[in-house]
Amino acid sequence: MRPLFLTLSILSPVFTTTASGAEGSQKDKRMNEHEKPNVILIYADDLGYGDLSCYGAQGVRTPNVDRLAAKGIRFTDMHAVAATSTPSRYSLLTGEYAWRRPDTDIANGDAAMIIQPWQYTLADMFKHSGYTTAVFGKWHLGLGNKSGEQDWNAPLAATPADLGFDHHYIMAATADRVPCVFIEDGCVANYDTSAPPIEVSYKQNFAGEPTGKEHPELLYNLKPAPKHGHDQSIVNGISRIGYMKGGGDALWKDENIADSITFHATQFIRKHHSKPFFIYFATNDVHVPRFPHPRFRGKSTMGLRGDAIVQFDWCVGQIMQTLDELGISDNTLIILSSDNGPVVNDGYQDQAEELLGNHKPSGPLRGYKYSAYEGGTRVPAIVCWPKCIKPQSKSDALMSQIDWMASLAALIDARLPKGSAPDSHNYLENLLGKKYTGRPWVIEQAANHTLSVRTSEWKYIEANDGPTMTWGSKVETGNCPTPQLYNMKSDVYEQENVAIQHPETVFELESILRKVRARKIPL
Ligand code: NG6
Ligand code: CA
Repeated sequence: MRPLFLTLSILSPVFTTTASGAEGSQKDKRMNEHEKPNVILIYADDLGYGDLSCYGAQGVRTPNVDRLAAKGIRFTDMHAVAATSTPSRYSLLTGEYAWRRPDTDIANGDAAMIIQPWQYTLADMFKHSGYTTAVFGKWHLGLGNKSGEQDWNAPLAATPADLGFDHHYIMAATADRVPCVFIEDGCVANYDTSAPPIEVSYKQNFAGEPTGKEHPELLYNLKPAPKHGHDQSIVNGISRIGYMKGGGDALWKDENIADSITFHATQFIRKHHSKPFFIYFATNDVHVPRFPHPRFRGKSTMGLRGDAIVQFDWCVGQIMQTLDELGISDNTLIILSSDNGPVVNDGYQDQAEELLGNHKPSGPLRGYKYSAYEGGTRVPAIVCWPKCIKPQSKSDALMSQIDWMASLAALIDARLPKGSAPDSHNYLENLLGKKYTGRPWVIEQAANHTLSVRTSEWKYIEANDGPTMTWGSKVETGNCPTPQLYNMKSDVYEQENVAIQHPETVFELESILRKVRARKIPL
C-alpha cells in the first residue's frame, strides 16, 4: 500500500497541523531538512521476548535498553515477519512478505544478493528523502550476483550500495557461516595482501584446510554441539558452517565483532550528524557462536548467551551516548527489535541450556526461533523519539515489522514508487504511541513456511505435516497435521487447541490467509 501523506497532527506538540488539513496546507507544513529526525534501527539477532530486563528478564540486566524504553514506548505484541533471520530482514527492507518470494530462507555466506537492485528498499526511501544511509553488522541477504561464484578478493558485483545504502560495514551472513570477514563498501575490509586469497565453498573443503570435525583439538574458543553441524572450517578457534581459506588479518575475531560494528556506527554518526541520517544497526548478538568480549564475561548469570545480551546492551548504550554527546538525541528516532525469537541451544557447546536457570528467553510465550508458536516471531520492540513520544509508554497493540517501511515513509513524508512495499501499511501513529488499536491481523512465518494468523483475540496455525521438534535445537515447531486455534486472551501459552469448538473462527482466519496469499485483501 502506498503510504498516506503524513498526518502531521500526530507529531504534536512539535507539529501543529490539524488532521483535517487539506493536502495543500499539509505541504506547507511538511518537515524541512532540519526537522527530519535521524532514524536508527537497532536489530538484534535471536533476542527473545523475555531477554531484556524491561520485558522481565531474570538472568541478565539491560540498563541501556531499559533507559531507551523509559524514554519512549515499549510494545508487547510486535512481530517479526518470520521466525528466522533472512526472511525477516528481507521483509523489513522491502515491505514485502518473504514467503511471496523463492530463495528468501536462511542464506549461506555465498548466496547471491537476494533483494534485487531494482527493488525499492527502506534505504532507497531514506536516501531519496535526503538522508545519508548506512548498514552495520549482520547482513544475511546475500552479496554478489551469482551464488557460490563471488570473488572475495575483488569488489563485489552486488552489495547494499545497490539497495540505497551509502555506506556498509557488514558480515555477509551470520557469524556461524563463512566467510568470516567484514565487507566494507563492496570489498573485504582490512584485506590482507600478504595472506592467501580468500576462497569460499559450501560444497567442499579446500585441500589441506582443517575442519572442526576432523580437528576438534584446534577448537580453542568454542566447540560445536554434537550432531549439530557447525563443524566445518575453523576461524578463531571456532568451527563454522561452510568452508573457507585465506583471509589472514582480515578474518574477524568473534570477541571483537560488537566493538567493531559499534565503532563504525558511532563514527558514522559523528561524521554525518549535521544532516539527517538513517542507520540499520544489525547486531551479531545474540546469535551463535556466542563469544562476547572478555570484559562482558560473567556479567550475567547465564554464561555466554547472557553475556552476549549484556554486550548487546552495551552497544545500545554507546549509540545513545554518542547521540547525547552530539546533542541530537531528542530528534533521533530509535527503533530496537529482533529478527526472530530466541533459541537456547543453536549448535555450540556454550552452556546456554545448563546455565539458563529461571530465565525464560520467550517470556510467557510458547516456542522459540523457528516456531509457529508465538515465541518464534513475537519480539521485544521499543521506539524512542523524545521530541514526539511520551516517555514510559507501553502499547499492547498487535503490530508487525512488515509495516515499518510504510510507517517510516509517512514519518519522513516519502512517496514510495508504485508496486513497492506491497505488504506494508502505515501504522506510524501506533509506533509513536498516538494510537493503540493495532493491526486487525498479523501473518507469522515459521521456519518451514507454515503461516499463522494472529488477531488480538485468536491465533490460527495452518495445518502442516512437519516434525513437532526441530532437529538439534530442541525447539517445538508448532507443526500439527490439523489446523490449530488458540484463544490468546485466555491461553497466551497456546496450550489448548480449540479449533474444533470454533469452526467459524478457523474459517474466518483461514479466509484472511487465503486472501492475503492471493493479494486480495484491503486493510
Ligand atoms: C541454522 C543453524 C543455526 C543458525 C540458523 C540461522 C545448524 C544446525 N543450525 O541452520 O545455528 O545459524 O541456521 O539463524 O546449522 S538465523 O537467525 O540467522 O536465521
Ligand atoms: Ca536470527
